[in-house]
Amino acid sequence: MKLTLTEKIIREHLAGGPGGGGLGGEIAVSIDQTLTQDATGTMAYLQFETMGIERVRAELSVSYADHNTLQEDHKNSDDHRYLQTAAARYGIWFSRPGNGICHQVHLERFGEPGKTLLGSDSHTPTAGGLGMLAIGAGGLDVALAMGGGAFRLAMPNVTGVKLTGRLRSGVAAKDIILELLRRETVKGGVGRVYEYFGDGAATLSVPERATITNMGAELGATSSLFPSDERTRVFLEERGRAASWRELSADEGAEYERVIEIHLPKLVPAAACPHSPDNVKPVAELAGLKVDQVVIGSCTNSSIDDLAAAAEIMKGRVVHPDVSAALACGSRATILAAEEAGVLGELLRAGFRMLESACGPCIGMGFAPKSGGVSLRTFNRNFKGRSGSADAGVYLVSAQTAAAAALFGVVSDPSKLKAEKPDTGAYIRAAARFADDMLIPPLPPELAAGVVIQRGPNIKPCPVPMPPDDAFTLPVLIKAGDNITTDDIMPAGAKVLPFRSNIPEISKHVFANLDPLFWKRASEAGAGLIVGGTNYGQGSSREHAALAPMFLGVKAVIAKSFARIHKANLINYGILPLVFANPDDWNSIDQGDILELAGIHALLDGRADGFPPAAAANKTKSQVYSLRLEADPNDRAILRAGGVIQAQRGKNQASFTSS
Ligand code: MIC
Ligand code: SF4
Repeated sequence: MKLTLTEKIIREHLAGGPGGGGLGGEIAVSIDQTLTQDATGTMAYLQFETMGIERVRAELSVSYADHNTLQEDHKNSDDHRYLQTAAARYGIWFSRPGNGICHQVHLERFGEPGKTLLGSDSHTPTAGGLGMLAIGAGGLDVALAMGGGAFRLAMPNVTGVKLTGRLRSGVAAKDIILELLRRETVKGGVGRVYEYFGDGAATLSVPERATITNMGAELGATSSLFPSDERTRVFLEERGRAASWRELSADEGAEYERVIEIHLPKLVPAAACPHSPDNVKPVAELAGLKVDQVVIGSCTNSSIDDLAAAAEIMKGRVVHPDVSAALACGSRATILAAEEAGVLGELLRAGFRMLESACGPCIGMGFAPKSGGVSLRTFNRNFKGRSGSADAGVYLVSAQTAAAAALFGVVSDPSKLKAEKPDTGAYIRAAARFADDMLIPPLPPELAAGVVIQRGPNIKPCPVPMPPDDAFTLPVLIKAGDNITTDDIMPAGAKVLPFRSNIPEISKHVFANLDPLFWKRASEAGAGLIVGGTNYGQGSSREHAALAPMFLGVKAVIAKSFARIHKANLINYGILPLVFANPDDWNSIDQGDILELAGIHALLDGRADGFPPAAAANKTKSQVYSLRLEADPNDRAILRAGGVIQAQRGKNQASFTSS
């Protein structure tokens, strides 16, 4: 049988599935590596601590400090100290603040072709640029994987993306993924892995591939994957990691669910316009639009290749007086290589403002645009308000398009500038010797056992939900539309992010940008429901978008469809993810309607797929809706127990009583 690369890696890691390990339906894969970052990591390690395991069981686990680096007061610094001491205690690598963004550092220092990686961040599939099956998940799922548990998921459909030819000068890998977003939309990838191949794929460097796999998250995809070839070997060798290389590709004639073809010479520079990554237009159509701000950075486009491309355009010139331009390099190793190459000096001379090597403006941690400003960013998300300025318009572009706008003060087509891409290999090699200096390796078990974990006053225990009642009659607390993001549900930014370790406090910000009265209404009601449209919960992996609503008493979300990670997080925290059997029923529900749902135990025990129509009743409108629970027996059992922590406890109890 001819296999896709995805199927090959899954087969090598299959830890369970229907028919004794066959593919199809629900599967479980063993996880070789895990990563966490500081905005999701504190909860993940608090969960891990409750499991009573002495040391992580994954082959390699890394804890990164990259999101919450503003340190306006003690909170972020306390979290970092907690993360560092927890890493030392449990046998985990710690990447110190300043060392870089988790995905970029992981690609450079730890990623390995053919391995599996589970990360508590939606852009974990960045490592797919190295031929690794990398998947984003909630912190709780990552904690379970650190404990040696397999990761359960629906066997994804594998879509082939055949790239042919070579990109023209001034057109970048970013323009490839923007083209795919234009075609597939932000929900096109739900339940899919995008697998790239073809002679065009072979022309792309690993950082270029990683830009594409990174933004596969914006398609809603489970993961994205490139073969591991000569380019991969060179990438690893330049960083002193040639031994991690292994050649890997799909079998000749492997069957894909469908194949999308992109002829690279035909592509033009593009931009995702406000406020969605799939609102893609050619740069030529936007040319002349006045630009206030430019940022080159984020886990999508902040490699040495990106900086070098921008420096070529800026060479000897200065940023336009009406533009404020900044750099947030993906890793400290990138900064050092850029310094060796003279690229950093070129950009600083041009007037770029140097931000630290961290997520920064991508997550609204500083460098917000002016009111109503136009900001061109090399990032992956441009949801309304995410930049920190509610009425700013963020355009997602390549480093080349960003640099051209910095130079001219208006959106400009970089393919007209004839800037050549320099070879940076020698500089990367020169900088590689310093690359591990800010990584703290795991302590040997005998020393680790004595480490005392330090907790700041802002770190509160993770609340645990109760098992659900058999029936409830509750108000609709909010009715939301299509493509609601986790940023809508649980905003990030400089004011809210410091509360990631304090659920009672962060829950005051649920839906704050969409509906500032939500928290008050939910607190007064004590419990309730959320109604949403299609692709509810798209975007990040932040489990806080489930955890905080659960803390406020949300028992079910009824939507037309769900994004993968958010649905898993809802289940993990005991919130029922229900879908309308007839999506038009969404139209008849209003905020404040009282809905009665009954027969929940039968549903969760697998005796029913949905509520009998009479039981899902809108008391306010005297209507009935048919709802479905799309969940496998495992997920139903988790929901029945009141979430995964309760389910685990139940299992431990059972094995305790039977032994
Ligand atoms: C994001 O890009 O939205 C984040 C911040 O990296 C999130 C994780 C988080 O909310 O902490 C993600 O992508 O999962
Ligand atoms: Fe950080 Fe932005 Fe990447 Fe999320 S998308 S990991 S916030 S750089």
